[in-house]
Amino acid sequence: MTMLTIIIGDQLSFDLASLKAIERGKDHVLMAELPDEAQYVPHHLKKIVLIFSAMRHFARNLRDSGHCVHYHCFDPAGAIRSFSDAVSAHCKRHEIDEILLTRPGEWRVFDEFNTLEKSLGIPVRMLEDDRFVSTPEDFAEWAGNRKRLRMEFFYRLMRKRTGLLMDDHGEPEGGQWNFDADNRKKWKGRPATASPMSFAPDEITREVIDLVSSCVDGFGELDGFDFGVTHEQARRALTHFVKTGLPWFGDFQDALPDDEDYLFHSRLSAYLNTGLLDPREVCEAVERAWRDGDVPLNAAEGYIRQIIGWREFVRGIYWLKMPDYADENYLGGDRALPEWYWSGTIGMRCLQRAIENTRTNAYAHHIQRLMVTGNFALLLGVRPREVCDWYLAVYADAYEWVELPNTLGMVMFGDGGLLASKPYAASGKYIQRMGDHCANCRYAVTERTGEDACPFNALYWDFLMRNQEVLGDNPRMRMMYRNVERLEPAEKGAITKRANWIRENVEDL
Ligand code: FAD
Ligand code: DLZ
Repeated sequence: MTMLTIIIGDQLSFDLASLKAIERGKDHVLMAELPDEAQYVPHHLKKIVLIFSAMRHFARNLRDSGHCVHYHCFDPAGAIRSFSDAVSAHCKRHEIDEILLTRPGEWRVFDEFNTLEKSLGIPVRMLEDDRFVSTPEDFAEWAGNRKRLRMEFFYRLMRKRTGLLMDDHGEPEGGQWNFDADNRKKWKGRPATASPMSFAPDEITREVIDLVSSCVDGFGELDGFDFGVTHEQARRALTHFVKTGLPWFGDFQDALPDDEDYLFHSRLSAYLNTGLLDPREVCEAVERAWRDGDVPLNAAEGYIRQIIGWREFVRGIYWLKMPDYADENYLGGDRALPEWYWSGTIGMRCLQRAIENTRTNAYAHHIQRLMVTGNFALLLGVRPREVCDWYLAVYADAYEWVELPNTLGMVMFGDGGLLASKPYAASGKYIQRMGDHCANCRYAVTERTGEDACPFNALYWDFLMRNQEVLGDNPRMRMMYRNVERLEPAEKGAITKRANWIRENVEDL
């Protein structure tokens, strides 16, 4: 009996469940660079290079360790376009008795493999992806009949389950579960920032760069590709971050400086999401740094919360609610995504910098994603599907299981508050408070309705007024709506007029 296991581009882990389940040297491992995967959204070119190069390095390591690896290189004009094509072609050439895989990260691929068994007539067995702390099944059990799901409570469960930052009595270290209140400082140029570790492309990566630049039509700039593409490099990036960025991660987690692309963020998401780093190993390194007295507790807790809290929580929501989740549109957004999200040609400084970071680095930190590009799309009233497709394409770490709940749920409030207790809507004042974009902007953040007024301002008030019927009763928005009530009718009229003008002229801001 011969088994075939297919390893997808975000399953590059040596202890992947399906790899552990096959017989080394006897069973087959299949990996394939596929046109359909490279084109289902216009991915950032750096993301494609990262995935293909990491896949090629991983395949080489598997071969060196005795696995029987079949690798299909990218062929944009060839007949093999999808996972189904690759598996079918392999099964025609070889006698395969069973297909084994680890649960794919995205619903559409999960669905594709579920239908493959029927068309191929060979059993397909799917194993749970145990690289996550929780499973879709136990998340569903936790969610039960709760109307609203809150990350904080799920996170506490994950802390108990992993024992991370727990004391000997089963209590959270420092006597608190969450130190978020300490993590909202504005960064004023000190301490000096720490860039993420950068890696020069080796021969394999250079080959992939040539391939991708010659035949893939994607987004962003390929020049300056500097991601690590092996487990060893990803581990070095982790060690570098723990030493240089983590000590300040908590304090400046929400800061929005004008001239820093990474600040104290780790840029580890792309490694975590491809399997080059294991989330437990990352959290253990962070906890160790705290126990050794090298980083403060608010930094270690803040970082671990992102991984065993947010990362696990959004994945739970994804599997709980897909496939219908992707079509939700609670606030009825019906406008097109402005073209400048792709081109970066926009006069508002905060948006221009966030999109420039995105185009150049296939990266933007969380506050840029949430409070700049995300906030603008929310206030403008863009169709959530278009916003989601943009986020899925442009970041090196973007996979639907993590992108969709963050975009549709957290940014667009498309699920009506399942994930977030209120929309993260904010005026220009928030952006001014958290950084120094506004000082470099051609728009005046202190003005609401004039010709030069920051567009975030009128859009923010207009958003509240337009959505009062659905959001007005939200207890967490009471203060915002009290401020709306205080506006004179003439001011409300001026806001609506300015917001309408912005919507009509959005491509020229
Ligand atoms: P750090 O700030 O150093 O954070 C540490 C780690 O925590 C990250 O590497 C990531 O693994 C995890 N993390 C932090 N916040 C979240 C979160 N909200 N959800 C899940 N994991 C989190 N993250 C992705 O990995 N892929 C995506 O496609 C993605 N899309 C997003 C879309 C939107 C609209 C928003 C608001 C957020 C999105 N995020 C996504 C979450 C977050 O912005 C990124 O994980 C983070 O910016 C990655 O950079 P970093 O590694 O420097 O993160
Ligand atoms: C994102 C991506 C890209 C661009 N290309 C491939 C590929 O050619 N082969 C592959 O196995 N995986 C690729 N991926 C990652 C998958 O799209 C991703 O793993 C699925 O969407 C499931 O999460």
